[in-house]
Amino acid sequence: PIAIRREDYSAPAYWIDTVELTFDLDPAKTRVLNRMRLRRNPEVAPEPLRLDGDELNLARVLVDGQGASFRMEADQLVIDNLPDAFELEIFTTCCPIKNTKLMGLFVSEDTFFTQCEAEGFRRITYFLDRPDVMASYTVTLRATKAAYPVLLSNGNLVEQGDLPEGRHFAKWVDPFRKPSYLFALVAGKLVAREQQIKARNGREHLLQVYVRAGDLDKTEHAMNSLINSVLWDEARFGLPLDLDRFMIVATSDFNMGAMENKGLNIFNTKYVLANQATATDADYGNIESVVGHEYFHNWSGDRVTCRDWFQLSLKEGLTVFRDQEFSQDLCAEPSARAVKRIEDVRVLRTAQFPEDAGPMAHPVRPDSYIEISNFYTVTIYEKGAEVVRMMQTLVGRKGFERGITLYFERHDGQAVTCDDFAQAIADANPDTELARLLPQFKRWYSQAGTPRLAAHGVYDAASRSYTLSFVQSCAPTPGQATKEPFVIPVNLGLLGADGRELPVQLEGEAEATQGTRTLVLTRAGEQYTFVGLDAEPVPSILRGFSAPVILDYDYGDAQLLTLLANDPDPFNRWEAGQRLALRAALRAIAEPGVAGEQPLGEAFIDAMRSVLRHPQLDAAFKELVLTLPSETYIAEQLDVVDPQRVHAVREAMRAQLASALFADWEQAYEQNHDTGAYTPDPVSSGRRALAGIALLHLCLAARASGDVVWPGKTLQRFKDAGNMTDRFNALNALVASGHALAAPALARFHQIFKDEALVIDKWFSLQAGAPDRGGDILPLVKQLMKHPDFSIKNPNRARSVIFSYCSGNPAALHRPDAAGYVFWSDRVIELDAINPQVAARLARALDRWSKLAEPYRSAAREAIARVAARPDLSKDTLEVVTRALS
Ligand code: B3K
Ligand code: ZN
Repeated sequence: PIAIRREDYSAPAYWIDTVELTFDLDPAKTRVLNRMRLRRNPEVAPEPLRLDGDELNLARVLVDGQGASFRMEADQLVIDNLPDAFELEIFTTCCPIKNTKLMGLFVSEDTFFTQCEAEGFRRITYFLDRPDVMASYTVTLRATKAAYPVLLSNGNLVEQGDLPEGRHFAKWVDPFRKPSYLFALVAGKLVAREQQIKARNGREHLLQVYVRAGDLDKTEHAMNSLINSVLWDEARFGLPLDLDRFMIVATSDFNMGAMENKGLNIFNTKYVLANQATATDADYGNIESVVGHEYFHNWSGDRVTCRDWFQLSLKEGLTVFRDQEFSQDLCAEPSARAVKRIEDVRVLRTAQFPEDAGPMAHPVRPDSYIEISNFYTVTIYEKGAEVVRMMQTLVGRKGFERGITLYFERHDGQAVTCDDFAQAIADANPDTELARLLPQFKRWYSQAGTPRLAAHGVYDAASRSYTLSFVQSCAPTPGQATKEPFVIPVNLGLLGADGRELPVQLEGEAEATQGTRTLVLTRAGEQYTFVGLDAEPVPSILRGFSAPVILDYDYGDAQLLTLLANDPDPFNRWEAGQRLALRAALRAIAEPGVAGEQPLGEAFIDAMRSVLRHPQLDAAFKELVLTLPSETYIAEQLDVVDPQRVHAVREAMRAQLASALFADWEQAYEQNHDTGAYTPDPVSSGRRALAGIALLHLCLAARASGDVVWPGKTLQRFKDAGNMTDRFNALNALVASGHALAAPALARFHQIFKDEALVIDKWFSLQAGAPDRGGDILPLVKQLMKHPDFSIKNPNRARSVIFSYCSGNPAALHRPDAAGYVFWSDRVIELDAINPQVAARLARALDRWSKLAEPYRSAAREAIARVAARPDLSKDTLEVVTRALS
């Protein structure tokens, strides 16, 4: 397979102005008539027309109504000697029922769906399947009325009616030009929750959430999230809904979370369906963000789209930033905003930082790819969002909103680049650091890898000054041996030893300021001297995680305890606790023996007790502080990783917290377990989270002490719970503590929810992700794959078992006997034949193999090589394993 390179971009030789599609929908043989108006792009030297296709049966090609001569070159249909403007008619058929890749047109539970991003439209018809070709679409759907009563496509329904032989049709016109990846159709037996809304500007819209008949009672939250999204985008950025009708449709067979097709978003059921009996608080939160995310794409993605797929973060990084801001703005209390920020950073650091340090590392704007589907990554999405967030930090919230306004004014209806975006934000804010430093700032788009920022502080009593020096560096990544310095905005505050925030005054400044300052680092090394300080301050650096970097600062334990107890910045307050826990974990990993069994010191435990008992801190924040850094995050800090050792130490830390804080956990549970009538708001969900982690630790303590009271109470809670969050937390406490009551609880859980696919996914996932005790998880996973409810073809189900084990349970996967790796390679190979996108995701579970200690390292490499050696591997999987081995 050949690599596509960003620098090879050239404009298309033809434009497509209009597309008229007529579908005769049939699961085994769908007929697609495609009539297009094309014209030569006068700015490009004449070339034959090359249309992309994939797994299509071609029946007819007409140019201006006449049979035309054409040839096939690999998957492309090539036509020479075309006039400057012409009508092209292409008639093809395809087989949706056999489409297990879930790209293009496919069938799920007797309903037709499409997925076209990035390159799925070519599986529906021959086309210039690239995002810079934007056309006006008219779509006619025809199908048997009884089997497919609902016929949907993008835009407005302009006509519908009956046809002979029990068939009917619907005709849709999309008023906006769009690239092919935003095309969608849905046909099947569906019902909709509907809501008529009036936007702030007075325009009326019909909002619809389509699901299967039994699921209507689980659509209220998605609808509310959609209404909030419409109102928020208009209020915060002045971006109104531009359609009369906006539809969301849910399917249980979907490769990813959801898709922003113009006016017809298609969603994984996981991000639509929720009621209190079946969905957890986390599910409610995810639905809100994903509904928001897809809706916000209506502007950042659909109205202004990407010129080519290298610009993917133009829409994804920006839209993740927008959905993060949306979820934060919906929080009434500032502390809930901070909780959301901490959760987002946790994702970035546990998933994106390892990606940036591994074989798949790539810039936010990549330079080349073999399969674009492999580049829907945490780097494009989450790091891309951090880059946008840094722009907002540099120009301020209002300045950023001005920048967004200019971006959409300038580029509405166009397919543009990341440079265009950054330029618009800078141009709207000419007197800012961003405008001044723009070329250097854009290194965040071109250079891969996570920068390290080493900070060092020296206090000088004689001059009452404190000098902070910073040195930034960035390790090589594939294809980038050396890096230039980044622009790093560092939000900073200074605390006294007593924990009070100190005024900040830089040398040469006339007066001090109160609170957080933003330092903008631009050079490999630089220094800042703060004056007017009576004693050595405790620096609070990188508040709110103002840049996606690794901060190395040689804090003393006492300083971290001061920050943990006092920092007015909640992010750094949490971070101080994480640093202390990480420090203890790394020490215990390095020094096995007695110290390794009791990794936590008295001072840390006391600090955790103070947090747990703190009268003012809110429950959600407490839960975050009391959650230890994950095994993956701990492993990232090591040069050589023994996953068993990491697991043992983290489990020892949990056991220690469990017994040392037993009475405090009891109190936390008693004070927080009753949250009254269920609502998924931040305050009550925070209390449920704290009660949940308390219950877990009470069961872990019982494991050590032999206590039967708390496991018994936990089982009772599991049975009586009035909502899925409490029920699942109780079940998790029994499973994670390895208690004998876990088995009957799991059986009961399955019995209650056997008809709820999303809950059964949780049931599988909890077991496959449970703490490994003596190698018991792999045999269990193999057994789960034989369960009648298991199906590898359904991506959610495959993820719930195979990914929960391979990607979510390191100590169970990395076995000394290498059986976990053999299982992984078997599943990658099995999935690759069914669904390459899902297989290639799974293939990434061993990305970090080269960091492993022996015997894991050699065995993991061998397993990857085994996959790579398979003939007929998809280019998706081949790209991932080839990079892993290089
Ligand atoms: N844009 C889609 C992702 C498409 C993935 C294609 N492999 C969902 C989203 O980011 O909103
Ligand atoms: Zn997106």
